[in-house]
Amino acid sequence: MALKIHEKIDIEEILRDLEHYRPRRKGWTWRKPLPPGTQIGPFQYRQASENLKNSISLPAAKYFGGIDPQPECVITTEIASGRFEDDIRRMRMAAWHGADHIMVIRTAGQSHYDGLIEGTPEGIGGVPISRKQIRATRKALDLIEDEVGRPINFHSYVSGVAGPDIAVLFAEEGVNGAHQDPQYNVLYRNVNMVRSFVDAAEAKKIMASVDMLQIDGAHNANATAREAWKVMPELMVQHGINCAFSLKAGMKRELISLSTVPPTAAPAPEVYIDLPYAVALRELFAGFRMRAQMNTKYMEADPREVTVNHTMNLLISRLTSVDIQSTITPDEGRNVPWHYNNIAAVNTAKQMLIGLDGIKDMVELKKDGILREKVRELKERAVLFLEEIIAVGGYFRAVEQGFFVDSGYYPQRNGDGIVRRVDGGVAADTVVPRDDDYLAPVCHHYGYNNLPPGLAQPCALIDGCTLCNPDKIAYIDELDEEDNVGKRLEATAEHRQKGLLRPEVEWYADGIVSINLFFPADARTAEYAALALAEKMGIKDAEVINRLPLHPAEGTFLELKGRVEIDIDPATLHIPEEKPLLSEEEIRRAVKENPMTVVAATVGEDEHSVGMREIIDIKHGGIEGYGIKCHYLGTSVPVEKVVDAAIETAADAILISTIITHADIHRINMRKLNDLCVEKGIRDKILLVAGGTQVTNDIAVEEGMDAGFGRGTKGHAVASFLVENRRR
Ligand code: Z98
Repeated sequence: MALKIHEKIDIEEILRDLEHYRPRRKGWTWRKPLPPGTQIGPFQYRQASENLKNSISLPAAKYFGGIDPQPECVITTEIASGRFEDDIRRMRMAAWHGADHIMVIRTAGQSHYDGLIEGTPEGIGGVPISRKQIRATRKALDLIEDEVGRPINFHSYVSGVAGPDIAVLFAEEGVNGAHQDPQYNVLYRNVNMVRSFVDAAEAKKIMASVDMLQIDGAHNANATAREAWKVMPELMVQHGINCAFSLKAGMKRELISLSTVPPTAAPAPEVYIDLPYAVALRELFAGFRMRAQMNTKYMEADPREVTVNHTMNLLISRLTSVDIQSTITPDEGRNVPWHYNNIAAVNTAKQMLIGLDGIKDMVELKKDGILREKVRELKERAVLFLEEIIAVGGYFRAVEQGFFVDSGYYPQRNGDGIVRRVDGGVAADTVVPRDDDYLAPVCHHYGYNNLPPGLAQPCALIDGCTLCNPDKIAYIDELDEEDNVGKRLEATAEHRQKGLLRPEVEWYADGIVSINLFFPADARTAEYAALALAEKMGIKDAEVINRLPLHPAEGTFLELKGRVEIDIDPATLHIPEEKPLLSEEEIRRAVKENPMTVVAATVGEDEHSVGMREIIDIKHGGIEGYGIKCHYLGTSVPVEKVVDAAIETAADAILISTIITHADIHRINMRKLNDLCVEKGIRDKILLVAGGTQVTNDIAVEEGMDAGFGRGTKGHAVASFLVENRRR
């Protein structure tokens, strides 16, 4: 089974025979860097990795031969729709734009399940991680990576009271990376601390056995603390605890990734605070990997603001270093997980990372002064924090005393830290010492195991464990007869078969649209006006998701989200044929080899010059720019004068424009131009082109022109037509 570029991914096909699907690879994959100085299109790159086989490049790439250089670091996208079958489509789009790390958020509350979930139930804010869902996703990603020509890392979370079970599941199913940090469970999921650390040892050992990459959870302190920039020393301590613990559990240093996050956002003096922090981290944790998470703490509803903040974060990534660059949708702050915004965030990362290619060859961080002082100060605060933990009797005691997520800038404490008790929390008292004769006949098990001597491997006792012999995995298809992918696909089957189109943001044909609005009113009035407008437009479930006052009285910009129940049948659409254009290079070459002259004018009694000037002027991408010699005769020019000028200059083409038209004057002018050229015996030697707001190609051809160009035409299209048709 292979994907076809012009066909949608077939979810039913992905689900077929899933029981027997096996991951074709396990473990994490880094991008393959290209040697510094590698030429891609017209440029040399210093921090690029191998190109993709199929991709969509940044919009400006069209000026550079369509290149799509890929930065050397992995780019993440986080997907959280709650339906894996819709996530898969978004993953394919993200991969085409340059994401090779697909992170799937888990459904709310899964961390409190003490075992695995099965089947394909719908999730809230993420997918219930089950064997079927991740197997189907991995299978789809295997196809997607073939399509784009680069391995894709699949990632989710090993947390909660079923952490080790999830780790085994991930190891079995070829999940390539996971968040794992026992401190996350303790602080944010109130899982008992003893249980959480014991589970983490087991989970980490299993993750290590298949070379999964691990991301820690320190960044959550930044996202949670009231004054997030003050927890920088604590973040380092959290990184330190998880890194040390992970090494002890058998993980390789190069697969342990710190979840770093620039802690502030403008209007804070962002770089002044975030840069020393980034430098200190990279120095303290040399040899570990850096996953640069974008700041999510200060995300509000405005995608522009979030994108600029992300851009600032990316500058820090490039000035320091980054192995994995995270991206979150720029509308996460308002909980609208738009397909488009995942892609927008991936493109922001790609654009910045490639745009800043090689910056450190030119710009150096200072080796003295305030940067160094701040770096040293941060490290000192972190070391003192760690020493105090030891002084009070260790990590568990420190958590009991509320050391973590306190909004004081250590050694200051504000007394608002998270307090957990060593004998409290979910699954307290569930850890028991192993007996002397404890025996678990499974591979990659942490700690004491009373295995008989001389075994080739622990699971030899049971003819192989599921990690060694995947045929032993018990595959459960579905448990819930109603809440499953089959039912969901059934509900949309007819719609899909008929090929009907309904707008969507995350789920197939969910009907969600967003509208940008400006009302000349204060924010509150504008909001209610927007809701009233939505009602009149027939938009259901309307909600204002972004409100930006531009002035207290003059007006407010709003984004409104709502739902429509309108289907468009593509079979009923009249889609005019699209003529492919010659490339700009081809046109330039052709004109250079064989010079071209045109005569141009606004004809009749029309004083509008702007349309024609847009087509001619080099400044606006007009045909002059391709080397075409243009004699512009001005406005209100009689057709006779245009033809005479064409004869005088031996022009290859005449371009006439009519903007204002009444009584079909545009048609009359075209016909007249054609007739006059016939009369003067030049019609078969000259191309006649008409343009204007009322002109279409069909109308122009009907009136004897060779082509007509309407509203929105660019010089490129006209130049392409002229060169191609002169050739013909
Ligand atoms: C991120 N956007 O980091 P539940 N373990 C760790 C975590 O950081 C997280 C989870 C588990 C962020 C997402 N992180 C926030 C160390 C979450 C999630 O139990 O499914 O909530 O675990 O990519």
